[in-house]
Amino acid sequence: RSHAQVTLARSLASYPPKWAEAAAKELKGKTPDKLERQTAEGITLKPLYTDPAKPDDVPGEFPFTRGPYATMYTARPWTIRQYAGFSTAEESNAFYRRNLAMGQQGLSVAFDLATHRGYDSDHPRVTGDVGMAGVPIDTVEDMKVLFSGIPLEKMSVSMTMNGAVLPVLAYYIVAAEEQGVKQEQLQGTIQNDILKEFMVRNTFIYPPTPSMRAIGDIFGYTADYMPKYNSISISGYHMQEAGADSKLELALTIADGLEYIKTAVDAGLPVDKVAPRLSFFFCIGMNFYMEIAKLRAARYVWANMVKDRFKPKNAKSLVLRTHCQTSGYSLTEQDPYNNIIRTTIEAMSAVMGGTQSLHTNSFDEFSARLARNTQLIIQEETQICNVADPWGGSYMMEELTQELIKGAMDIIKEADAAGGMTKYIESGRAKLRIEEAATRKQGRIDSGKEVIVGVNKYRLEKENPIEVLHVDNTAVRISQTKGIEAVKASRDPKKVEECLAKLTESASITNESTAKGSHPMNLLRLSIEAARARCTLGEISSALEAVWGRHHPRGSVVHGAYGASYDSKGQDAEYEQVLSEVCIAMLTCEHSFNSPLCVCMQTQDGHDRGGKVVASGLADLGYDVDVGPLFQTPEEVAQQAIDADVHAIGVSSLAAGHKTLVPALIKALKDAGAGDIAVVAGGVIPPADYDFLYQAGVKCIFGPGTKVTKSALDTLRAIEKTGRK
Ligand code: DCA
Repeated sequence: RSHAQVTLARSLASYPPKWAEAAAKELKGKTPDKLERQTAEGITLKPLYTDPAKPDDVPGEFPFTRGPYATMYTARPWTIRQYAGFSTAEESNAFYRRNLAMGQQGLSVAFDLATHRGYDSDHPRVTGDVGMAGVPIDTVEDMKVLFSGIPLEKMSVSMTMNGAVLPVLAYYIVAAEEQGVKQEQLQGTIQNDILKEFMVRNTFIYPPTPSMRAIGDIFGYTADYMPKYNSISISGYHMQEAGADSKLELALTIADGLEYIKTAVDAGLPVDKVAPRLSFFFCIGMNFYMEIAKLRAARYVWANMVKDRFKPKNAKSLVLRTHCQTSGYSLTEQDPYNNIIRTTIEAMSAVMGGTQSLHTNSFDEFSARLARNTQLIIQEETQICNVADPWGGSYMMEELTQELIKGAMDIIKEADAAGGMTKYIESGRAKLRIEEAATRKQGRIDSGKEVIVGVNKYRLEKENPIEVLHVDNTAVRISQTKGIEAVKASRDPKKVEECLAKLTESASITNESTAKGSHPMNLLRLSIEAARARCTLGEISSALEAVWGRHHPRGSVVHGAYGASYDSKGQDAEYEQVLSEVCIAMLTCEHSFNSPLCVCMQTQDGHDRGGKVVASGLADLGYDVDVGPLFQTPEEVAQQAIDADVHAIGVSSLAAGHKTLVPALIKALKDAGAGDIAVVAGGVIPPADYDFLYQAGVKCIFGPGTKVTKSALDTLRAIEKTGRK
């Protein structure tokens, strides 16, 4: 026998044979014993540890609990993929190139909220949002600048885009084409997960049914022409950020995934064509063991459910591959250097759970380096990569994994009973479950049951000011508007009109599937034509909106979940005091405080957890709360508040638009003769901007970590001062 055969035989003898064969395949013929490492102590660290009684319980084998690949990081570590984008395409491009030179391995693009919601940068509705929480993309020219000097045939690029997914993916394909890169060479991921947008993130444009049709068309097109491209990133991340616990995040994400496969199959696409290119995205918070168990359970549940429901023939259809991001919600404004420690712990969970790609959070350019280095240090210094699924076989971890599997299956059954995820979401039940969990959590934090170091325990007497990146939103908007004008001046208007008319025509098709990539009315195919003709993102979105309309959800509050967290003696006193003060104010004629407090989200930002949790807490504390619709302009918010005859407006700002939008709201109120409505603000507002806002007329600012009881009391005092009857 040859030397290679002898070493393979030896490997097969020391490891479960099925695993050793799969590992040898991944290693392209190299034998798995090559993965063994000697420690400084002279101990051999094996790439895999197993229970001899369970030889099939190995990574890379159904149901993949222990990992999607046999060799896991022992052969190839996860991709370090930091999410970024801000200001202009030029600035974001320079940032990407710097980071790639410093060890980042893949790109992940953050778009601004105007782009997410399908508006060009010159649209009046998005004045405060352009370039703030991501990069604005109006035409394919912006996309070309974004990737200038980055070889798209080699670089795996992820794009977080859901609402305006058709123009953005089309621009990416055409930008690559004009770089000389063919569609089939493109590797990367588009988020394209609209179902979770209706539950939590809210950057949708169209109602659920046509949105799902667009996804079917993207699945079909990418399956035919972009075999290396992941057509979706089915995201639990935003569910956890919105308040879901691990069980809920896991269950609703898997249920969304099953709904996507069903959409593809119903549109006539074979399961084995679509499922191997579905990918996932989970949030990793501070619950260390649970998060590891969650990733293990997710792979198990997905493999089993896809097998049972869709009976695929290709084993790759059963494999759950995932990106993870450390939790933004778990980070605190107070004592912010603690966030570096939190992120490191969360990164360890993600890695021990077997993620394929990871983003680690940071708060400025310096800590962005630390965040990337956190991953490099785990990869290259700790020896963590040398063993696949190191937690496999732990009594505790195996039991936690089983508990999560069971809990998630129960929730998936509830969604099935409602008629599938689209119906479950339409019923409002999925969103409500998450909002209840979020409100309960806030109650636990405010009442001190859950400790957050530096926030509700060990709080610093004095916080040092932190420098934050300031984006000149007006300058970005002016430069984007110039770019749009230049593109419009140089294109063929007739071609533009034809492309847009075709998109509108396709949007109205309801009696046949256009999902196949070769179908002439496939929406991605038509969007690519429109991108080549230099149609703008706003124009493409409007061409579809002409038929599909825009989705307008209505907000609501959760009753009882906040109050229920206050049951211990000492904490009750505080809760009761605030409750009684608010109730007395409601009842006294002096303030005739019997009209609602309006809580609104002013920007195109859809992260409504903060606003919703505060609204629900205030409702439990006796306020009459009216949650306004999302995505209103300052003038619309003012009008709504006047119509509802409110005493105060609570503005939640998370996307850095506060300096433009809040003063505009106060002006709109004054112009309408309602300057005595108190405006209070919350969300992510840097302390350095507080004075600016107070001078503009804001009465109170409630930063992250503020107890709802405090917001309730301070708002009451602010209302009393305005004297509004
Ligand atoms: N042995 C052999 N091959 C391996 C191994 C291994 N241990 N690990 C990875 N590979 C291969 C994969 O098979 C894949 O090749 P393929 O594309 O030909 O199948 C390639 O290496 C890349 O691995 P993969 O696990 O797909 O990792 P990524 O390219 O980083 O993709 C994924 C990760 C989660 C699938 C993707 O959707 C992603 O990166 N998403 C990011 C989403 C995001 O950034 N969102 C922002 C919020």
